[in-house]
Amino acid sequence: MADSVGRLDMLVVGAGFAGIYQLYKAREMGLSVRVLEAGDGVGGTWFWNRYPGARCDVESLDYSYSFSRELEEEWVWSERYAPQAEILRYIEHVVDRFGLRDGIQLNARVASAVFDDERLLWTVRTEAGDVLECTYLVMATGGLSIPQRPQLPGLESFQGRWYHSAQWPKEGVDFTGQRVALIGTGSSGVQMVPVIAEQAAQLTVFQRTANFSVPAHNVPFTETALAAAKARYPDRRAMGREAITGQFLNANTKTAAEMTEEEQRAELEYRWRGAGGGFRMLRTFADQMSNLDTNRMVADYARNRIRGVVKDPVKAELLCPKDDLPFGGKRLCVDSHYYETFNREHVDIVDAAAHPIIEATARGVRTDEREHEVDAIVFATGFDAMSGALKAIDIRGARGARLSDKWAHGPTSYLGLGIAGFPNMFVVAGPGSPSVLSNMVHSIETHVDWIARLLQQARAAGVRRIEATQEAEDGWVRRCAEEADKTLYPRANSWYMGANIAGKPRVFMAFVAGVPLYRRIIEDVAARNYQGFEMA
Ligand code: NA7
Repeated sequence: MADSVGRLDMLVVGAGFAGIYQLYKAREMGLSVRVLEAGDGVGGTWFWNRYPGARCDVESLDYSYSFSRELEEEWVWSERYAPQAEILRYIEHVVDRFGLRDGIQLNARVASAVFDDERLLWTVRTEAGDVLECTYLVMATGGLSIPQRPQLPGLESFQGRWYHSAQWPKEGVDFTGQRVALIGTGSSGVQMVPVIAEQAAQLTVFQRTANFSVPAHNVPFTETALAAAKARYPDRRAMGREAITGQFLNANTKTAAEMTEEEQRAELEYRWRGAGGGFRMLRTFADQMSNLDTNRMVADYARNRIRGVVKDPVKAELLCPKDDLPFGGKRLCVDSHYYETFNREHVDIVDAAAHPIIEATARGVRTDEREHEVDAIVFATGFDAMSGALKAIDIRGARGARLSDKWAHGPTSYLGLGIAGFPNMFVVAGPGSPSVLSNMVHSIETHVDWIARLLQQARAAGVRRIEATQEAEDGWVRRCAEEADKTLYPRANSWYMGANIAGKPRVFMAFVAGVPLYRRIIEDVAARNYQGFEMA
């Protein structure tokens, strides 16, 4: 394909859940469209994150497309939380079932996208040298697609093998008999620990910050259970749409103060036992993410649970998140036997805050205290989240303005969908929308459907240029910040805040006030003839 110049109505960057549904939708609208995907397969997050134990921590019945009733009916989820390989199979199935494969160009990492304001076209270049032009550019690049690894001096001299959770070898890794260092205890690390511990001769977990993790209570689906759940699917989806995170959640509508101590306790126990999935623990009380005392009650409960599982009191205290981290302030982890694993003789935890890792050596990793000899190092150190993938592409809008300059102080957008100065470009489930605080598949469908309606109406009206106004964007940025400030989220040094990347601006990047309110806002904007967008 190199050197070919093709002109299309729409180019979509990324073939994960978002890009695939965008392709389906654009074809339904009769647009000429192509998806450019960096990987050599489809699936996005589920293509790259193949680490041991990788699975979705939103229940699969919710974390799946809802646009096709037939698809919902025919796909058989094997477990409550599907493992990575199964989700990838599902995505592949969707691509084949809806005949989308010929619309996806693999091994096509987009290097730049430049808008020509005279011809009203985007010119998109891939790293391999392909050049394509399109009227509409849809960025479906994902919130967690630029892996981060600490710059560890000496890594090149390490005699063993090292891996990053999001760049896992396709053929897998056999840790049998090995001594393994695992760095990072976010969702990826927490999922990996029990699985690697099964194989490794010795597992040393380097923890810089203890985060909260709740038990997944994952179970295989029996045929009857799945059939019963599917019989109620329309209701489940409807409840998901009205739930703050866009998934069937069973949120408690009462604040802690509206309940007796006994009721509070019962609510906590009920949710911890797994009634309703991990994230329902985030909605034990209506004011849990805005009232510090309520949040502390949940945090204390979770800490006591950890102490109840981990037998060694020193390990247990280390694993208990500190009081300055609100429960859910960093993304909640959902685990299968994470804490129990630390009761195994060959699994240890190192306090990497007290004793930071300073270098890799030929034989392992060295903290400021001592050298740990290992055969393999696993980095579960996260991503340049939310804005990273967009900033990694040289995007230049009207008058040559660069997105990376515009976003130097943090990502800004109107509704998370459009960016002033970047006409005819749309972002799916990116910063400024509920995105990572929600069931991503639900938020993706909401965005893609909204963009489709906008384009249908614009095309019918002969509109050729759609751009968010600066005023509308400024208003939205203020609104997002105001909503975040009403909550406890900004108190945590989370990747939601950009705090995991040195030098990254500290801005709360998601719209925190929930999926139903967000949807009402964007539907209202549409009903007002796309107020805040300049259409010409
Ligand atoms: P996360 O959640 O960003 O976790 C990364 C972890 O790596 C976190 O515990 C970090 O500690 C730790 N980290 C990062 N750099 C270092 C260094 N230099 N030394 C020690 N520890 C370090 O990434 P995940 O991949 O687990 O999860 C990302 C999302 O994927 C997740 O939230 C779900 O949405 C799915 P820190 O907390 O910064 O002190």
